[in-house]
Amino acid sequence: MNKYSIKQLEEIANNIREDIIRMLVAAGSGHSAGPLGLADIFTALYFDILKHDPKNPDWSERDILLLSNGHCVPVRYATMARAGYFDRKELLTLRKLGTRLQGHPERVRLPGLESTSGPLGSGLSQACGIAIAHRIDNILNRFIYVVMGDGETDEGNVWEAAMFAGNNHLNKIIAIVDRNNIQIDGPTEAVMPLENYKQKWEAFGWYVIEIDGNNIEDVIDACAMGRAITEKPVLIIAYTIPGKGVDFMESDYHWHGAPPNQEQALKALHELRTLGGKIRSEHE
Ligand SMILES: Cc1ncc(C[n+]2csc(CCOP(=O)(O)OP(=O)(O)O)c2C)c(N)n1
Ligand SMILES: [Mg+2]
Repeated sequence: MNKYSIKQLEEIANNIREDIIRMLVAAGSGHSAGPLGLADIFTALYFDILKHDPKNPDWSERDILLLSNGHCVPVRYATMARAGYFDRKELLTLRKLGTRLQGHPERVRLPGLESTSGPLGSGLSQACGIAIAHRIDNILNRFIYVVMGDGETDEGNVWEAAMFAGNNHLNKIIAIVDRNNIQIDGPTEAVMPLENYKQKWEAFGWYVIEIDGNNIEDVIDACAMGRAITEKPVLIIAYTIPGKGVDFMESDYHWHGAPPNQEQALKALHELRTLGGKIRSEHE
C-alpha cells in the first residue's frame, strides 16, 4: 500500500513548503507559520495514511479529514494539488476574489474539503457527530481525522467534545494537535498554559500518543497505532516547529498570520531549495 518511501515523502513535503511560500507571497496576506509546520503531517496524511481518491473526492468509503484550525488551509490546498485534486496553477489564486481557495476553507467551493472552518473550536464536535452517525449506520471502515491547533484548544467547545468522545468511546476519531507552542498573540504557555497537556486529554478518556510532528515516519506510525486502538478516541500530540524550513520564520509567533514579502519569499525559496537538494542527495 505504501507507494512512497520516507525520503520521497520528505521531498514532497519540501515541495509543498515551496508552494506555500509562492501562494502566500502572491496573495499578499495569510498565515505562514502553521502551514509550514504542518507540511510533514499533511504529506503523510494525503500520500500515505488517508483512504481517499483525488479523482473521486466524494467516494463513499473515504476517510474524513477535518481541518479545524482553518487558517492553516494553505498547507491543505498545496497538498491536495500535489495529490491530484486540482491543478497546481490554481494555488496562486489563494485569497483572490471569487477563488475556490478562500483564506479559510469553504466546503461547498472545493471538492475534497470536508468542512468549512476558521472559527476555532468546532472540528472536534463535528468529528463526534460524524463518528456517531457512522456508528448508527454501522459504518466501521472509515476513520475521522481532525487537525487542531494547540492555541485552538483554549476553546471550551473542544473540551465538551473531548468529554463526549471519551464518554462514548468514539474510537474512529484520530485527532492531531499541532503542538507548535505558538498562537496568535504569543507562546501558548504565556497566553494560556496548556500543560500538563497529555494528562488533561487522558483524564477526558483519550489514548494519547506524543510524536515529533515534523518526522513523517512518526506521523505514519502514530496513525497506524491510533487505528489499532479500539476502546478509546486517540489524540496525537504532534510537536512541530512553526515556520519549519524557513530559518527566519521558525518558532516566531509573529509569523502566525503574516505572509512573506517578495524579498523574504525569495530568501525562503532559496533556503527550501537547498533543503530539497540535501534530501535528494541523501537518496543517492
Ligand atoms: C473562535 C475564534 N476565535 C479567535 C479566532 C482568531 N484566531 C485565528 S488563529 C488564532 C490562534 C490559534 O492558535 P493556534 O491554534 O495555536 O494556531 P497557530 O498560531 O499555531 O497557527 C486565533 C486566536 C478564530 N479564528 N476563531
Ligand atoms: Mg499553535
